[in-house]
Amino acid sequence: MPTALITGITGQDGSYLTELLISKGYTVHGIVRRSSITARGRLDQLFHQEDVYNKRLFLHYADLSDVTTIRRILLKSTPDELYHLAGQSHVGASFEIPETTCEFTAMGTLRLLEILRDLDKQPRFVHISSSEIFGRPDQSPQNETTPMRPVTPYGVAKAFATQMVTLYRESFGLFACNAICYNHESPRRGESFVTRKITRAAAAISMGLEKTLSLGSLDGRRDWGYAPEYVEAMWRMLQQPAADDFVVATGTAHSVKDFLAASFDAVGLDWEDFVTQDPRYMRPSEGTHLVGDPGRASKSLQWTAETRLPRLAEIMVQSDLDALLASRQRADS
Ligand code: G4F
Repeated sequence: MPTALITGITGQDGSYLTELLISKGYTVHGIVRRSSITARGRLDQLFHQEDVYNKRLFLHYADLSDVTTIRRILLKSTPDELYHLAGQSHVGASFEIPETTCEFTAMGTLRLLEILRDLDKQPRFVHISSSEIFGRPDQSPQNETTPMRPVTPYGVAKAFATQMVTLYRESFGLFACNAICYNHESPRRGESFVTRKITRAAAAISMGLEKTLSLGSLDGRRDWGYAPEYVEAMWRMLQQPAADDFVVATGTAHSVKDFLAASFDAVGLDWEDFVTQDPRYMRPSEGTHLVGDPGRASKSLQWTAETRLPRLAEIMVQSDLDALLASRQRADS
C-alpha cells in the first residue's frame, strides 16, 4: 500500500487528511514541530486505535527550517506522496510576524522542493496554497490563471511558494501541484479564525456562558467550504496522470455577517444583539472579492464542494454546543 508524508499533520487539514489516507490503507508519516506543549488533540482518535498508531501512523519531529532532519525523514520513509500543509496560516498574525511567516510559508516550501529535486525516488508533491495569493484580483471568480496580487504578508509568502512549485514542476520535472484552497472550515478549525470564533461564541452565549462577541471588520466576503471535502480534493490531485494546479472552492462568496446570521440562527438568537467591533481585530489591508472558480477541479478531479452555508455553520455550532455541554458536565461531576 502507498506511503504518504504530511507536513502540518496536527492541524485541521492534517488530521482530516490522515483519517482519509488511513481509511484508504496508506501508511502515514507526519512531521511535527517540537514544543513544550503537546498539541495533537485532533489526532487523538487515531492514537487510540491499536492497529494504527506506530503501525501505520508515525510522527517525526522536525521544523521546516531543519533541512537535514527533513531530508533524513524523507530518505527513511520513502513516501509515494508528500502533502505540504505546514506554515504560519493566520493572515492577521502575518502582519505582526511577517518574517516568521515568510520563513516557514515561503522559504519552508522552497527548502522542501530543493530536497525533492535531489532524491532518487521523488514523491508526488502537493503544496496547499491559498486564495490569499489573489489579494485584490481584477476578476471574480478567480481561476488557476488569474494573476496573483497579494495584499498581506501571508499572501505574498504563499504567492512565492506557489510560483516556486510551478517553477520546479516546469523546470525540473517534479510531479508538483498547487491546491489553491479557499477558506475551509470545520469543528476542528482553530478558535482564532473568524468562523470558529463565531460558532463557539454563538454556542457559549446561548448557554449563558458569555455575553458578547468582539470582532474586526464585518464587511469581508469569503468562499467558505468544509475542510473534510477539501482534503479529498488534495488526494485526488495526486492520483492524476499529470501534475497541475487546481482552485479548490465552492464558487460562492458570503459575508462575515452571513456567517454570523447562520450561526446565531442555529441557536435561535439574533447576532446583532451580541456582536461588537474592536479595532484590535482589524487588518492593515484585506483581500477582496475572493471567490474561486472550481471548474477545473470539477472537470478533472470530479470534485465538488457539497457542504456550504448555512449547513456548515450548523455543523460547527452543534459541535461547539456538544463540547461546552460535555465540559460543563465534567465540571459538575
Ligand atoms: O477567518 P479568517 O482569519 O480567514 P482568512 O484571513 O480569510 O484566512 C484563512 O483562509 C485563507 C484562504 O483559505 C487561508 F489561506 C488562511 O491560512 C486562513 O485559513 O478571516 C476571515 C475574514 C477576514 O475578512 C477578517 O478580516 O473575517 C474577518 N474578521 C472579522 N473579525 C476576522 C475577525 N478574522 C479573524 N481571524 N478574527 C476576527 O475577530
